[in-house]
Parts: sequence; structure tokens; C-alpha cells
Amino acid sequence: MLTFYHSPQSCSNGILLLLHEVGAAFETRIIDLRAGDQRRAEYLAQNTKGKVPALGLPDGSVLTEFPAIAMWLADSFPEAGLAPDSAIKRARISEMLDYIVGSVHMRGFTFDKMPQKFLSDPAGQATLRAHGRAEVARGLGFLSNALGHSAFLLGDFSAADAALFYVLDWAEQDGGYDLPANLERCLARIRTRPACLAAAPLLRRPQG
Ligand SMILES: N[C@@H](CCC(=O)N[C@@H](CS)C(=O)NCC(=O)O)C(=O)O
Repeated sequence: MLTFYHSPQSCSNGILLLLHEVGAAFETRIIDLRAGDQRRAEYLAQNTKGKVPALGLPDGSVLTEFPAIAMWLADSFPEAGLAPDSAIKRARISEMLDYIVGSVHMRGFTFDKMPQKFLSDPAGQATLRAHGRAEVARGLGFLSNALGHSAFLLGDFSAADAALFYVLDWAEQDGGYDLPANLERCLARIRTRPACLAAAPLLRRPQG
């Protein structure tokens, strides 16, 4: 049994999708980021980085970092058909995962959504937010070109689309970004996958 540390509406939404895609048996522990659960001793004892996603493995260790968890799930459940069967496909999936998480998320959305984490003065925050929004817009342009007329980023659905899913969902739900039409169609395609429908109850923060 796997233990999944998850905060609805965060980037761990992508790992939730993958857990359902591969049909893994897992239990979910909700880490409420707004309440600061990620900084509590109980969670830090599991993941000293104080972030989600994290995945408790059967051997008792905890795996962190979205790209690493995504590739581990694909490789550990090959029957799900998400495991790359060649070095180049594997490299292309890693390339997309690293770009989406490392650039679009960390250097784009993070600055747009949370400039106050980095700067206290309002003018500086506005500049940082504008920089973040420009990075996201650039990233969406790149991803739209990469997707082209394909159904998913690398043809068939892959681990990279789980990262695409959460950034597109942020762009549409929280960010007020204009999604290029092909990315919008891809997001709709992912949302209707059985795994995404199964994940739905834990994708959004409870209201109120
Ligand atoms: N590089 C990390 C990024 C994880 C990350 O930034 N998670 C955010 C949620 S989207 C988080 O846990 N933030 C809580 C905090 O920084 O206090 C990964 O790939 O998993």
C-alpha cells in the first residue's frame, strides 16, 4: 500500500491523476497547505522538504519531487502502459516533466500566485507577479507548439500529461490565462479520462 501526501488544487493533483491511471492501491493523507500542515512536525517527519506531493513507498521510505514520483509510478506499474519502452521516449517524458514543473510551475505560477513569499514590498510583488505571468504565458505557448495536433504531449497519454494537467487546470481555474485552443481541448480530454473522473473528489479544496 502506498501513502499519498496530497493537497487538493496543488501540483499533487497530477500525481493523484497518475495514481488512478496506474491503478495503484494507496491511501491519501491530506496536507492542508493553507493551514500550514506542511510545516508541522508530523509531516516534516515524513518529508523534511515540507512540500507535496510525496509518496510513502512499501519499504517505508518517502519519495518526493513530481518528476521522480511520476516516473516511478510509470515504471512500477508497467501494465498501465505509461512506462517508456525506449531511452528516447523516457528522455522526452523527463524533458517535459522537468520543463513543466521546473519552469512553468516553479518560475511562473509560483511568482504569479505567491510573490509575497519572496518580497514584502507591494511594488516588488507586482513586478514579480508580472514576471511570473509572462513566464507562464511563454510556457503555455511552448506547450501549445509541442502539442500541435496530437491528443497528448507525446502522442499517447504519458506521465508528462499529468504535469500538463495540473498547470492547465491552474491556468484555467485560478489564473485567468487564455489557453490556446489545442491546450484547452487537451485539458478537456484529460478531464474525461476515467482516472481523472475517479480523482475528481480530491482535486478541489473543500469550499468555505
Ligand atoms: N519541486 C517540487 C515542487 C513541489 C511544490 O512546490 N509543492 C507546493 C504545492 S504545488 C508546496 O508543497 N508548497 C508548500 C510550501 O512551499 O510551503 C516537486 O517537483 O514536487
